[in-house]
Amino acid sequence: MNKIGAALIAGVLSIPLAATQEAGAIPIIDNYWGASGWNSSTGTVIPGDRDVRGPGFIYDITAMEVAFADTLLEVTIRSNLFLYWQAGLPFIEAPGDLFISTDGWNPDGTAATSYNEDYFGNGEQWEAVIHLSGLFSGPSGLSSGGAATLFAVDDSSIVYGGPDELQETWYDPGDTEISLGEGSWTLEDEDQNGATDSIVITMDLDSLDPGAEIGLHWTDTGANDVIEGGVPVAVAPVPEPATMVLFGAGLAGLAGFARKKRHR
Ligand SMILES: [Ca+2]
Ligand SMILES: [Ca+2]
Ligand SMILES: [Ca+2]
Ligand SMILES: [Ca+2]
Repeated sequence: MNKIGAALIAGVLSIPLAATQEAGAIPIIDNYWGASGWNSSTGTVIPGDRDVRGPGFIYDITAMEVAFADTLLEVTIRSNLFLYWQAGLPFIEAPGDLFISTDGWNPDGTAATSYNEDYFGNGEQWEAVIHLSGLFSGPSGLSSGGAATLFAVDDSSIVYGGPDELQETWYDPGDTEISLGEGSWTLEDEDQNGATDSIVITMDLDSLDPGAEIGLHWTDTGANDVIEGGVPVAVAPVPEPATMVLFGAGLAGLAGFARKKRHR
């Protein structure tokens, strides 16, 4: 088999794997733990000792995928929580809101210690939040999608949760805070195996005028698992190797076509 044939077959074989991630999306793998509590006698946080607090088969977040089309942000968050929540079990914590830092992501600590002393009082400050509507309607009124609204963060509207309420979980804008943008959320079966596995949140960040990098923070309303990370803003999608091979084959085909035409 020649090199191009082998490359084409390799490209075709890689398509099923690539199809589970949006083209041009940047993955953030969940290696964030955060603090596990507060030591009131010393006034310091107690370092986290694990990723997930509640049942991992429900609450574990594995990753986030972040894609930009110009200023339009699309965030996909991967967790079985969405499957259990959609099933309407009353004791399941609801999905929280998506906090955004417009000046990058600077958590307390390092990846080597899983940022295990980070909490709301240190690390990144979240300048904006995407509030998801309809997530607290309860087992009788569950839906698989709804409206999302962008707000500038007023610290007094943040609702905290998890151990000693150390993490930003969701945002309660009340009736007076002004929307900076309207978007949407949907529950999805991104792996197409018949079960909900993700939430997809879209929002135009045009009004935020973010810098070169944005930071993201998400958890459920009980902060059973928290994911944080940073991504460069509106990077041009990098063509995948399979796309490059197909593109190259297309060019070769065009060249052949042009030659034939000329000689006719
Ligand atoms: Ca996790
Ligand atoms: Ca910030
Ligand atoms: Ca923090
Ligand atoms: Ca985590």
